[in-house]
Amino acid sequence: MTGNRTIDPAVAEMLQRAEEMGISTAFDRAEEMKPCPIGSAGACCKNCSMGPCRLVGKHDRGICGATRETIAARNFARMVASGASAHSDHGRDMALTLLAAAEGEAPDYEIRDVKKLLEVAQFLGVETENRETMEIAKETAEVALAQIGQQKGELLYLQRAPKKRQEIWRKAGVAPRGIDREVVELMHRTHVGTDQWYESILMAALRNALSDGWGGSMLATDITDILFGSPVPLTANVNMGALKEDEVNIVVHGHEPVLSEMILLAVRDPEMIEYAKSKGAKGINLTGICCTANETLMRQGVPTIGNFLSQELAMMTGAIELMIVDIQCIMQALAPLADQFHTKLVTTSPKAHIEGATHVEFDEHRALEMAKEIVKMGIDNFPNRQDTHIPKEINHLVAGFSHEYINYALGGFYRGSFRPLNDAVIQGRLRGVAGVVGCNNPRRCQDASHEYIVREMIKNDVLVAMTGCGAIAAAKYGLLSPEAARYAGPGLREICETVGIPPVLHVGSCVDNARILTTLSQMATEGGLGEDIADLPGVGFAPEWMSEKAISIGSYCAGSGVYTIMGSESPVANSPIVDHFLSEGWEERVGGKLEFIADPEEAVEKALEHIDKKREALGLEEYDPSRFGRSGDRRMEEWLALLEKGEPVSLYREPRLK
Ligand code: BF8
Repeated sequence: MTGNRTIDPAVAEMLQRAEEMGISTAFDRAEEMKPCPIGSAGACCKNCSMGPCRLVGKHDRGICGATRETIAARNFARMVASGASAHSDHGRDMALTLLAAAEGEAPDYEIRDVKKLLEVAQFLGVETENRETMEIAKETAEVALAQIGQQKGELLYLQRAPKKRQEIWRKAGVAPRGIDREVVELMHRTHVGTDQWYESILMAALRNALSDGWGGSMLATDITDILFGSPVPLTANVNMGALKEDEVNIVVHGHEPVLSEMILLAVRDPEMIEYAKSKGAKGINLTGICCTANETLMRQGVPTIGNFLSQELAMMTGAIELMIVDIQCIMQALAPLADQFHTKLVTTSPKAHIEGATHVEFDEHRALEMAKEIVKMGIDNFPNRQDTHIPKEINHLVAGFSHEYINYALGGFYRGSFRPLNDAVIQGRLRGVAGVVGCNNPRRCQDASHEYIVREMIKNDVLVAMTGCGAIAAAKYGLLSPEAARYAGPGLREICETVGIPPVLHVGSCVDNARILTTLSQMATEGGLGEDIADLPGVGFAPEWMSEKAISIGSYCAGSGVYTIMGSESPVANSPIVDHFLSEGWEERVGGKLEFIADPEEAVEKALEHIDKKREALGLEEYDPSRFGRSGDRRMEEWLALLEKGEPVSLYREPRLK
């Protein structure tokens, strides 16, 4: 029964196969085990052993006297602390890799983007004049690590936000210190008998989330760009059809590019390819799942075979020799599943072991050598391959829209600027902007909400930026391809056509939501759209969120001034007061709000209402799509007609050459 479980034909096909083989997946387990109604509403407190206390029915207080508000707020805050830790600990590891590279201890890594290093060094107050690159890199890494551990005073990166935003943070008392301090303090506050006022707990949670968005995550993105290059647009393939019947299939899954970049070098090594041939394969095919996939996709064009809910199904193709996992979003179900196929599951992070998997702890000091050893395990496994079933489904996308590239695309090499973007919003050619991010969740039809919301946004001339599993979802349905301009409203279509961008921009992995913050800051400071992120006609969505990281992201987006909609029932529903505070309370204090709206249609309606309200507050003309679509858009209509006939069309050049 695949019914309303997914809209991805490849996953649907594999669910059918799973059923025939009698294999249980996350989709089945989600149906068999309904969510606990007490926990899902934030009504259960298990922070001490007097409980767990369940504040339902006539029980209005826990044994210690904690109220519904305190308990719901504590549960929410702990989600933020965990999610922020995950992103920012990843950021720390990136800084440690940069340090090791700069000190000559990780010789396989280099500085691929020196320009970005110099920019980041400047932000972090590192002297760059007359210094060697590696010297600058070393000090940059040290300052980054110090930022992560900063005990007093606000983070340096807050200066990247508009001035007004910085003032709002200071006034609200949420200008964050380093992530280490904010997380530990939040865990302390939510310990039994400590912070007992929901407002105070939730403002501390907001500060913690901001230390992730403007601290750990932003550093993770920047340092990844320094080490592996800032992304620029490239074409790539998505979905399980990218697996190869006659090659050794190796999948990287998780979040860290540190190993996967080395794996990529290893699979391209002629000796390894020869070795694969000696085992009867035609070559080695590297693909990815989840955010490791996003990292290698946007920098190297490595195909992505699926998002979070695709991981088990991909393994069931029987065509994967080796799945290499690192951290976060890796289902434990993969280990017993690998036993039923020939797939070798290899864990690599000292922080993430899975019982039943083979653990090969990654050591960056001999990164490439290790990557080759791991790849060899996959090649050696090729002769063990048995029956395979690879869905044919494949789609194409353009990925790699770093904020630097967006700046360049809009303004050119010498005049890089957000001016054209702001002008488009001011003229009403663009109604607004949206970030659509986050996970899959088996409690919701896979990809359906992402797809619906994105289509509605672009249809309404809202330019969309995407990250994480949401970006992979949209890619699967062709929404990250320039041809998707056909689904866009007339104003957005004209922009796509002129600038040569898809209406939906892939901006990276989950930590790269920091790129969205940077883009919004640049729009706010460019002029014409107010002075702050909260003034912009913009919204954020996490339509199918499931991880605690998504709660941290949603919170830091709200804390940065964005109206952010999470696609589920509220996890604090047991306290309408707390639910209200995340929305109205945060909006009053910091200009952005977090709301849980399970129905995607309602989410779209509210988002567009918000965008129009912001346009009105800025004194901009009312959105009127009928004013646009005359320049070249007519031509677009002709192209679309050709597309319907299935004739190949280049949206970029061909019509203009005539
Ligand atoms: O960090 S989107 S399911 S893979 S948590 Fe996980 Fe969610 Fe995917 Fe990327 Ni982000």
